[in-house]
Amino acid sequence: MKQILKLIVVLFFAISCQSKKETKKDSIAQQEIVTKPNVVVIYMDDLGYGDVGFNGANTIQTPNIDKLANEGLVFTNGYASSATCTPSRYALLTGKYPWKEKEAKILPGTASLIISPEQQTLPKMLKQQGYHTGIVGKWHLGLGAGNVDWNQHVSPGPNEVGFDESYIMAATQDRVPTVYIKNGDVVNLDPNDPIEVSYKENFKGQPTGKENPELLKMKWHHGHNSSIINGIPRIGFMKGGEKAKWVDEDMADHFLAKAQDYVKRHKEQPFFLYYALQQPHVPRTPHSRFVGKSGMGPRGDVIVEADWIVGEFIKTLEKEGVLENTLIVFSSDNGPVLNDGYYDDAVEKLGNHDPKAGFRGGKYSLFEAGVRVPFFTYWKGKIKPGVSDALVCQMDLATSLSAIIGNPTTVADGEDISNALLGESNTGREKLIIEANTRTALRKGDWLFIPPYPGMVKEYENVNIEVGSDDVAQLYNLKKDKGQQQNLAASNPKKLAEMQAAFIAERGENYFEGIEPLVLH
Ligand code: NG6
Ligand code: CA
Repeated sequence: MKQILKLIVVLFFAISCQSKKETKKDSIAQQEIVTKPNVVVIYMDDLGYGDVGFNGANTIQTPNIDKLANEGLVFTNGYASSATCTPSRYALLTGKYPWKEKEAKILPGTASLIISPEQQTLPKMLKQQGYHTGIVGKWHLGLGAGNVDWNQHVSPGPNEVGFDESYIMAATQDRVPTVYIKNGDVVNLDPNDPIEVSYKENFKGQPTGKENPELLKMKWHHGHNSSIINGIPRIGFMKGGEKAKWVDEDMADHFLAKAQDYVKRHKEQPFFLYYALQQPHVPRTPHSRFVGKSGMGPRGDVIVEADWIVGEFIKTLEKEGVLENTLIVFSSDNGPVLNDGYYDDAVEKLGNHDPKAGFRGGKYSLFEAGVRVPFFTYWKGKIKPGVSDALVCQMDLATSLSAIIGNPTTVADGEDISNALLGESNTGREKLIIEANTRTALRKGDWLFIPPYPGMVKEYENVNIEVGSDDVAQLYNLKKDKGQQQNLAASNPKKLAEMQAAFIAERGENYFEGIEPLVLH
């Protein structure tokens, strides 16, 4: 009898353990579903920290972006990896510091792909975890492997470095070729009107901005005087491809439709969409619906346009029933610039608006306005609305997202700052090397250290931006001195030595070719 009782007890125990195990398994499975959110990166081009309402802009209205930001987590120390486009995008997609890749600088439209198909990338990492991956919008990381024939399939490109689908412009809105490229093929290409592109010389008989000002609807201020397309003079020369040329004023709507279509087609599985808008980069060409809407000329109008676009895109996520399970990251590739090569009233009609939000510098600059960008995360029901001071950088997204979706891995130089991005911690990176046109500096704690750049240009006069170079070392306390007006290098030698040592630890003493090595004091 005793034996039988014992057996019953043992059996009961075994069964209850088993069922507990199953419930545990079930909850892990459920957790897995919940923790594999769709991921959308909304990436602006040249949008300044102060260009959005959620960061204090009140002369320009961005209600749709603000709503999302206010329901998400806004970062006051959110960084692009560089003060220009290509390096920032390179770091975002590869997790690698852009100064480690010598090709990661502003590229012409004919440049070869600078991401190696062997490299790990953000989209590849997500693809390996069962995601469908897509890019819509600006690429600017090169295409092909030299001498691209735009009339053939163009490869390698986004589809070879992790994107299942791509619908892109090759470089920038101001660079040729001015065509859309879908999965490596120029859209609407007419074989009887082949496309030719050169960054060296014009094609015989083709008008240029320099020689034919009478054909221009937008005037160039500096650069931008090569081929004329849609009345706008561009960087680089292009011939043919009439039917394939984009209409600048329709670009925002065009990319929006592609992004919406992507969501509709892939809503059933976890997806990653990298939606890289073109605003407010030059040439600023708002659709007629937005002309005059900001009172600030085209630069303001395209920001208002972009805000509407973001609103429409969010409506699509909502309508398709995926907004609840989508983690959105919103940011910009670099800081603001007003006159970036065209006469478009950006300076004249600025009024009281401050795209830099009180920071110093701008696009191209090592000063804060170059790299401190609008940055927020949004995940309905998961990320508590709020504001975070954690130091976060776009370069960390690949590594951090891998942790968020439950398969933590380090992608190149990325750090796992997932807790900061989700609002579970107020600690992000401890330090970050920032970059501007191959020069670098160190942000650590509240401090910024810029090593000496003797004899180098201090200001890009055309764009009227201080680029952050000086003959001597610079040290700023960013918490106390947002505008970087007081160089404390001389008065705080202890901090200077600490920052310099930390900079050398990352960059080495020979931080810039042709400049004396940094020596530790
Ligand atoms: C500069 C262009 C500028 C812009 C920039 C790239 C001239 C004079 N200036 O060389 O207009 O196109 O490159 O911007 O050509 S970015 O946001 O893609 O880095
Ligand atoms: Ca840019």
